[in-house]
Amino acid sequence: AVRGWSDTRIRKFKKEFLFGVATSAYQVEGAWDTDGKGESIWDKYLHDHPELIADGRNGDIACDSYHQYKRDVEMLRELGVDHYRFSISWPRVLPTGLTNDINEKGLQYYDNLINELLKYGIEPMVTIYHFDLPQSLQELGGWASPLVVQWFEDYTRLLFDRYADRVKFWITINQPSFCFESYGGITAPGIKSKGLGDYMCVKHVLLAHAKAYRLYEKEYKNKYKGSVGISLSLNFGHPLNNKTENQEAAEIFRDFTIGLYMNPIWSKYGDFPKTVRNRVMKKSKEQGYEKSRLPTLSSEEIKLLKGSADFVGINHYTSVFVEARTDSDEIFEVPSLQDDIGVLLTQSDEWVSGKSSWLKSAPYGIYKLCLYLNEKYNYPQTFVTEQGWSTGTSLNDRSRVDYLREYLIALLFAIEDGTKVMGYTVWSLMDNVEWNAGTSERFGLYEVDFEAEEKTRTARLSALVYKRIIQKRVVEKDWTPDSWKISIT
Ligand code: PNW
Repeated sequence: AVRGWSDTRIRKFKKEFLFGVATSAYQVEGAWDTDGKGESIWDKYLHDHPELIADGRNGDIACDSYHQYKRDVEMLRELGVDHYRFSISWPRVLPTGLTNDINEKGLQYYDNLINELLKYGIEPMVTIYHFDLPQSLQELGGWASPLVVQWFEDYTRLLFDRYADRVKFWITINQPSFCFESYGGITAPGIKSKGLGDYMCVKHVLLAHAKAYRLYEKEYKNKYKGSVGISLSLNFGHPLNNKTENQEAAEIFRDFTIGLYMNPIWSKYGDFPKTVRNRVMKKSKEQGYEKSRLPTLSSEEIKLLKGSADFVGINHYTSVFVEARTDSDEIFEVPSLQDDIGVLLTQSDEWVSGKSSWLKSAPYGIYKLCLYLNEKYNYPQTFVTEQGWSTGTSLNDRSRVDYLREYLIALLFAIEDGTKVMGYTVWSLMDNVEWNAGTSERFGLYEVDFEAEEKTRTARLSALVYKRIIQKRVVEKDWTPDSWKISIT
């Protein structure tokens, strides 16, 4: 029998299970050039290309969290969350990207935020990098250059020295798969180098992560007892049907979108998956490259990476169906990740659609994903670091309530089947700048009035429902609040 709403056994999240919400620096802080902050690749990209932003709103002011962080913490108290995941803007603390110029005012901002959280018993979870590279480092090669590994380590050391006494949860990098958008020319820095620059970026992102992990392990862990992980964008690829070729296609898709990051860190032998290495090698040769477009990892690099995480941060939003194709080079750019994978992706018409075109609700995807990770990587420690739903502007966000409830139920099933999950994090605390989509797609439990000077935040229905889930540790199908007012309890 399929477990679902019809299965009426009550499942509970343990009291140690952490519930929280997430944001990222560029998306909420604003104050893009205040108090000595340097320019990031997203500042430059959206300043240079305002036409790319769906509604024209960039991150210059965003939610103004740089000035409104006390209100943000007040909202976290209203929700009753256990933790808050936010990111640090590299160019805010190091305007040149390097440690020659340390911006004390930038560091002070995060000190203030962390102290405000701790004052109310909210655990800070810090993402060290969430897409906003200092522009000055982009000009020296950015993530395509091997030098970035050292730059990142130096930046990370600064953060550990300053905050590790109070921050117990660290996420080195958010979604290494950003490389495929950044070097696919669709997000900052907007460089077109598909199937080449993107793979170089992935290698350096992974090495930067591993160096940061080893640094903490060696110099901070004994003293502070924190944990360091990495967040991966892990949507799930289901075979379109049970035809053998589609099952194989789904496996290849997962090797490229999950294994590419999981294997080097969590598999027994390390390195990129063999299927990925072979496929890119074969295609590269056919395309006239002497070597594979996928960089190799040396035996030292493999060793450095293996086991370099205390947990995997799962960012899971949606699912896709995977179908085998033999004519992929006629559909996709050559070379590219898509062509290397060589499969066709679709989504079901039956899945409810969010405001973002890619976002459809398929709750059993998180269940399937968890079981896949358990089987392939022997029950890794996980933390759901992002899950969320987009709507337009409205406080009555029923679709977000349905989405969150159904995914949380599916997660409870995964836990029952042995998945190790420390906590769950909703993306996002409040509406924010959704990259190229500007503020046209809203992910917030709180709605933000971007027209208002104070960027006024108002709780949506989903905020009240999430608060109730956190309090009760169960997901109630029919609960509705008596009033729509939220207050600190
Ligand atoms: C996340 N997908 O990225 C990012 O970490 C956030 O910064 C962002 O605001 C949030 O999702 C909402 O988009 C993803 O296509 C973007 O499946 C797209 C996908 C997954 C994650």
